[in-house]
Amino acid sequence: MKFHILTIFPEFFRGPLEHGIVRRAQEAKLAEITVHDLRAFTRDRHRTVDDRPFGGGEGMVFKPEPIFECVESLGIAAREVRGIGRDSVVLLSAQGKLFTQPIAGELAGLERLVLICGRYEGVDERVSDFLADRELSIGEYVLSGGELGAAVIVDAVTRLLPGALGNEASAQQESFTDGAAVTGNGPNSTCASGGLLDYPHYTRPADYRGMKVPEALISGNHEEIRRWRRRVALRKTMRNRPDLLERVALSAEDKEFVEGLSAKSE
Ligand code: 9WO
Repeated sequence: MKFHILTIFPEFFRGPLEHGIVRRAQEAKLAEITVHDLRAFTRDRHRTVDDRPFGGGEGMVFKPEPIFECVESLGIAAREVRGIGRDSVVLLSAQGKLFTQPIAGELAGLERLVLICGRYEGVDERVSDFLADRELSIGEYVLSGGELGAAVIVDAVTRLLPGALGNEASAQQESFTDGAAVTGNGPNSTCASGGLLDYPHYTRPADYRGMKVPEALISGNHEEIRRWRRRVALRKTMRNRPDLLERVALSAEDKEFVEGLSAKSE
């Protein structure tokens, strides 16, 4: 899969994409990530990418020309012309639709993904109206530009590419993966998925300065381990993301446990 990132800060991506799974996916030729400097698509002496807003107001607006011309240089036409296919052009913005794990899965099926990073007070709306096919936000907060969002999307999508993870199963098991899409991953599975947050992990030493690893994990009793992981995943989900619980298929055992927790209102 090919990623194209459009930015006025190409150096920004030196760090985040050169480590771990994303780095290995590039080395294995599963992912090819190209960062494009939008200033290379200007023609004036000062390499201007911004201009004053029509209608007045504070700050500057990202000009449409460098962005359109950079996308066109990749052989990708405006939205109406290219239609819906194996390419997607995304504008990162705080006004976008929320980027979620199912969208990551959808994007992982593409041939090419173009990520446009805005700066200043915003990007000329014609980029969203005529060039991009979606506008995505990585969360409900304002950032100073789209770069962090683009890095987040590249990371989340890359790890879903077939072969990107050493252990193919682990992409499926973690939090937010749709339980229904995973075989044998109902509420009785050993992994804490199925729409719940992940269960906590421990490694040696079993006693670190008096902080002990839960007894159940040391027992060697697989049924006990499964039950413990399921319970703590349920408890953590209830405390931190009660909204997720409403979408999860709970077993009778789960319900009993959750009701017990609610009663204690922990
Ligand atoms: C500023 C602002 C202030 C009050 C109310 C709403 C507001 N929205 C913005 C805003 O979107 N500013 C942008 C910040 C201007 C262009 C650069 N910025 C930005 C944020 N680009 N991309 C993001 C972003 C945010 C969340 N997820 C992905 C990208």
